[in-house]
Amino acid sequence: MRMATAASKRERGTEAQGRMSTGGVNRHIYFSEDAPDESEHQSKSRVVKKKRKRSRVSETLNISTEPQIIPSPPNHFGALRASTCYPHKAKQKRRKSSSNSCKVELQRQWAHSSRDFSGYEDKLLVVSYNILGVDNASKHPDLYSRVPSKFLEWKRRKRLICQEIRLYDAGLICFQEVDLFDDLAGVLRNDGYDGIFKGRTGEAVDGCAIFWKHQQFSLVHEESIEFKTFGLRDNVAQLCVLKVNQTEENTNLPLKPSTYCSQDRHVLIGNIHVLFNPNRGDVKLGQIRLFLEKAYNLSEQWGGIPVILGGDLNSLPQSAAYQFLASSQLDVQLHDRRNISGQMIGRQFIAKHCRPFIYKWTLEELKLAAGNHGVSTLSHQLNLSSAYAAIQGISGCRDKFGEPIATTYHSSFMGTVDYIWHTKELAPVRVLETLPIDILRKTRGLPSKRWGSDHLALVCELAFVDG
Ligand code: KL2
Repeated sequence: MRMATAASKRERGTEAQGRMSTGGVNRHIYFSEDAPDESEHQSKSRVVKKKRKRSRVSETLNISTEPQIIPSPPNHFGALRASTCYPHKAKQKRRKSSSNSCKVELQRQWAHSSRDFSGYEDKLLVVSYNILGVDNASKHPDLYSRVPSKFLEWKRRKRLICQEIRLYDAGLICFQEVDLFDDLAGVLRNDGYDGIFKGRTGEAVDGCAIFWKHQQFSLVHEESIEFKTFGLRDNVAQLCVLKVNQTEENTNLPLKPSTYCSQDRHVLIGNIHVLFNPNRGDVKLGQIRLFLEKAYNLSEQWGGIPVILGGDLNSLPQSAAYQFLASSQLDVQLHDRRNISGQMIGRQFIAKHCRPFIYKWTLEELKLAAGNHGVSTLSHQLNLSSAYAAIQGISGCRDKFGEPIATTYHSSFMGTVDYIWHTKELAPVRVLETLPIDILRKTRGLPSKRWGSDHLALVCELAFVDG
């Protein structure tokens, strides 16, 4: 197993220190504008919570909460059978579950593209999963106040996460908030995975990890980004070039596993966990900009290979940061630095901050966001699509952008911050739906009995459509 674990030995750092407690479940969290950086924002920021009995989004939904496994309708949705998608099913049958919520949590279904992929042989399955750092979980009990403590135990969470990974049988995995890499890698090695880890700089002990099925892929290049080098805080990202193995044996198989290719191919996989601090849109944009720039350059170096980017962007689908990724351009001056990630959208923010004049960016902020040129229009050269947004979802699971309504849920926040992006040489064949919002709400917060993190894994199958 290749890795760099030095960082994992370090003490947990600053970002997590600012977690706050709210009594109710809010889709958004609110920070004051004056938190200068992540380490200070706990003391300096005033967290304003807005109590809602129900989230605005969920009020519009009307989904059955009966325990059920939804059968595969004739169109594009294929349900995972309980026995397949949920390894504890046998146990569950024996022990009558005490909680309805545990049963309904079984629902995660595949949503299939309406496009016919029968002509495309070469496919791969990708997972992006923020697994909740052990340190994060223990240092911020307020975020998990309604989660029974046993659901927060790493041993249990690790088991659930690894069971889930085994079930998906993905070729490529991007994990965020990994702070016990060796432990995780030890289990995944038995399932045929190799992996690499990049720890955050500074005090934090967690980092990003990329795993791949070593039978299906060979690592041919790896690099990482320490954003600190660019004055962009202690977050990190990873970029790997993997060769998709084409073995004699596989090409002769009558039923070729979808993750092997009919020809030699390379793919670039990137993994990022963007800064949390909702106020620092300049830093978030700077991190995303650098990540995309380096991914593009690396892809070009390898002959313009397809790019897959997984990660936790700590930015919502309605945000300027999302817009930048999706449209390749952004005039930052049209946006408030304190709301680049969309985490502050809400009445409180509008009342407090939206004045008739446009937010004035300082030169320093512009440089962080856009680089040293100090220009206000950001651009990148990757033509990216979000895998989930391209496939019509199941009622109750998607927002108006086609993204999941929620990829993470704890006492302070429910919403979408995780994504899988890809370039046009790839097309999504199917994605695994997140949990319908009212079913998710019934868990009263993640991690839960069935799910090992406060995020849900994003899973998608991508086909090579470049001929
Ligand atoms: O949003 V996250 O959780 O992707 O699930 O990324 C960060 C946050 C993670 C790593 O820094 O720690 C969490 N309030 C709530 N959550 C926080 C805070 C905070 N002030 N600071 C860090 N995190």
